[in-house]
Amino acid sequence: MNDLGRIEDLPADYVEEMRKVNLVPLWPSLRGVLPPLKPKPQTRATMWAYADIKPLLLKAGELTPIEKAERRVLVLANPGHGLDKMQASPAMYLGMQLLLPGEWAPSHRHTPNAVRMIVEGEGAYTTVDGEKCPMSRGDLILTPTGLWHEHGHDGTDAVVWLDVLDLPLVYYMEASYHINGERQPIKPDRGDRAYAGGGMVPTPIFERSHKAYPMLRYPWDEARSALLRLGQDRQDLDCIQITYVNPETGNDAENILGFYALMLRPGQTLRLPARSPSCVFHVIEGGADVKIDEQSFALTEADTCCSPGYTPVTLHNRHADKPTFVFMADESPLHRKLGVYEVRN
Ligand code: GTQ
Repeated sequence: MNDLGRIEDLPADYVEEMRKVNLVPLWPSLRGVLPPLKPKPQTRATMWAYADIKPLLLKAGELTPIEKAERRVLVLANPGHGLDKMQASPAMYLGMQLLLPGEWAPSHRHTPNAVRMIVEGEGAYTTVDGEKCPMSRGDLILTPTGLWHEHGHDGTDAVVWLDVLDLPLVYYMEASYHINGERQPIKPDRGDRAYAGGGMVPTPIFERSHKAYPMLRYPWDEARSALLRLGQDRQDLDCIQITYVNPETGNDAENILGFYALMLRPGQTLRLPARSPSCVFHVIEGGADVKIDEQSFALTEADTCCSPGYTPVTLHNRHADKPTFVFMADESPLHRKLGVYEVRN
């Protein structure tokens, strides 16, 4: 590979003359924007331990009333991007949100897509587009782009969930904004009930549902038993994983990020090939050692980590006597739409 000319090789007054009219030469930056053979990610393999997050989040509950926060969230920021960028990866934002009994996080809607993975506590709910979605550990609740959503809490314990948004991408696109709204009346017609059975959808009277997002809540009970059944049926299968999809179309549940649940058999080691998208791993039940390139993280329940793209990941179930369940989020739908999705073995 030949060395290209540097900016210092050019006469300073020539560079200045160009800059005055908003021009810059490409060649000093060409290898930076098109590095050889694979990208140079800013995203760093990073782990966030729930044991670190929880006390700081509960402290936020004491320090900042919900009215002063709207969303009481500690952001899981990737140091590779700089903490102030509030991003876990190029397209993923992660936040741990706390709602205390009786609190209400008011209705709004925004352009970024979000999901919530419930970490602990009972009695809270999110109302999405008028649909009340109860929150229980392991449930996945979608709040897709443009839909009104608000969080309420009728229970007695602190409730914590993990927010995953495509905010960094939508913000980079200069397309991020929100609108505040009124408390939503609750409507009947719950997607999590209508679509509760896999392979079964409500019979349309004239035509199939035209709702862009017919299912907004994916109960953990259903996902967990689907994984157990799949593992039982397919003893030959290494990667026991389900994808959260739109039950009417079979497409990814949201447009930009992909969401999955994975089961590691007792003692299992699972090698995932290097793929172009970044990926987030969050332990719902059990514990896993996650090896990302040369780094290893020991994840126990409610811990979260992320891997940069183009990096192989190995997951190992730390329990020899029980399965481990992992929630995953990645940028695959985006990469596929952009035509840049790659798997490298
Ligand atoms: O709960 O609506 O973590 O709007 C960031 C932005 C959560 C939410 C976040 C949000 C929300």
